[in-house]
Amino acid sequence: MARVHSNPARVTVREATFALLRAFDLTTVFGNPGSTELTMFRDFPPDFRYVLGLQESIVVAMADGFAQSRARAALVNLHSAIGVGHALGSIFTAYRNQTPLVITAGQQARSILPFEPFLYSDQAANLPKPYVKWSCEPARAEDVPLAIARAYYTAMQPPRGPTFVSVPVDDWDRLCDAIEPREVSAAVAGDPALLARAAAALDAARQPVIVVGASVARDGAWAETIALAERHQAPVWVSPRSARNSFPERHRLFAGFLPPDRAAIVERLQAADFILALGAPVFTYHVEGHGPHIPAGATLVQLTDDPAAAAWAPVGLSIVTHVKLGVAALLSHSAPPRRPPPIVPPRAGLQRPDRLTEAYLMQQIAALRPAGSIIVEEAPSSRGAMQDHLPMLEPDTFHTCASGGLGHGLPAAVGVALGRADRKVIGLIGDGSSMYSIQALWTAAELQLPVAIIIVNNGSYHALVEFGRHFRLFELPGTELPHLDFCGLARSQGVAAIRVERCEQLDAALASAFAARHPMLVDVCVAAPGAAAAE
Ligand SMILES: Cc1ncc(C[n+]2csc(CCOP(=O)(O)OP(=O)(O)O)c2C)c(N)n1
Repeated sequence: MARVHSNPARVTVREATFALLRAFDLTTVFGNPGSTELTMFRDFPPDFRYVLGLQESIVVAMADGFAQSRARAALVNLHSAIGVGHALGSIFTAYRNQTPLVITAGQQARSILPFEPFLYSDQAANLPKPYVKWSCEPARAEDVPLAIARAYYTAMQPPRGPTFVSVPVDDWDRLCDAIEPREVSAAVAGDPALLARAAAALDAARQPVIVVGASVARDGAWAETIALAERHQAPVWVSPRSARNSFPERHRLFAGFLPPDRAAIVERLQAADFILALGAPVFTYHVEGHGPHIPAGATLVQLTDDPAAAAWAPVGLSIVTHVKLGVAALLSHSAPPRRPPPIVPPRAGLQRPDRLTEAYLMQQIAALRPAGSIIVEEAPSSRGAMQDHLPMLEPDTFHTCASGGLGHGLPAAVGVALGRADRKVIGLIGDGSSMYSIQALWTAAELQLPVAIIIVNNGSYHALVEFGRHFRLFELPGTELPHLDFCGLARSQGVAAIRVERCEQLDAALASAFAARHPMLVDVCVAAPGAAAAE
């Protein structure tokens, strides 16, 4: 005889889902709405807030900055197929940033899906793949809350990243059982025997060096990394294209930034017989290279939260571990012989140049920025000037995108400002980069976020001009950006703006942007690198 289940359908899918979201601290919804999502927002609870972005790539990048700034997941709601399509570039960046995002998207009503209705998504769960860790369109409306719970737990497991749930528009009013939130442990401690072996090898090294990557910051291993470097007198390099700051950049052991070029990395690390890569891939390359990945005779140990990065590393011993736990294990095991401190060359300040340069701009930002302020950077050809003249000295004060895809920085700065009301957030954005997502200024204005956006305006896609030289290209079409009025673009969206054309104007403009309690854009016209020297 068939058993009869009594199935108490006590709540709507919407009620069950919002109760879970509340438990997960996902009460800020970053979105851009459409007809297939509207029913999600019936009786929108007063303890939730909706942050509107004016295009879906901006929505996801704002959520990315918000999530990173709080070291927690963020919630995104996108319009069915088209909204997800617009968002894909930012989803790719969130995936590379290892940012935990729970992304929901609308879908047409289940009963009309066979008839290819307007705005439906044919293969909704496949659309954002492979740049989500897990995706699903639940088989039944009742399964939506469970899917969202799984999406959250999966997003938070290392390496963190975006997950995706497609929800048909008629699901939200259906009845289901309430779901209890659970605790799901995510941090993985590395193999103790391998960590002890790594510590012994570190002790035995003649000249160890440390290479730090973004997971040092993501896993909160700042203090442990400094302690380990100091104990071993080990120079510390930043891994190529690292998206976070992981070591004080004026510490006596700070060695600099590794370039994304194989031979150049080997040259920088030449003196080392032992390389410890912490929370970093081995290595991120941007140009083709051949030959060894590390200097001859050196050995390498990698501590990483990312099993994939451990699998593709071409050399060395890789230990998958939460980075803070891994470095703490190295500290508890290692007792090196006394080593002489490395010699650090002195740094000279810049005199005020005749023409405004990016280097001078960076130096003045460093001088005037409020203590604890957070830099969000997307100004590709100015990265070197920033690294030379605008050092990050405190933990969690620098973000850039790990993917290399433009359009992230400006909305990410807005998201960080929303997440860190206690800090000044400074977006350093190239003129070209800003135009991929300039509407993010509107959200900053509507929310009156005190973010300072500095446009590093060199009138071109200068990084491509520089990169062209690598391929022996000296004439490039499509790299000039004349006639853009950034102050006009800002003011039209409600953001105060000021243009700076000469060195004498710079300090006052920066000071007012840094002091403002509302968003402010400073359009700084800089000479393209090399131009000042050439004149
Ligand atoms: C989405 C996307 N499109 C195109 C590129 C190629 N690209 C790399 S750097 C760059 C120029 C960026 O210009 P700008 O922000 O003004 O900075 P600059 O290069 O002048 O420092 C471009 C177009 C990219 N990385 N991402």
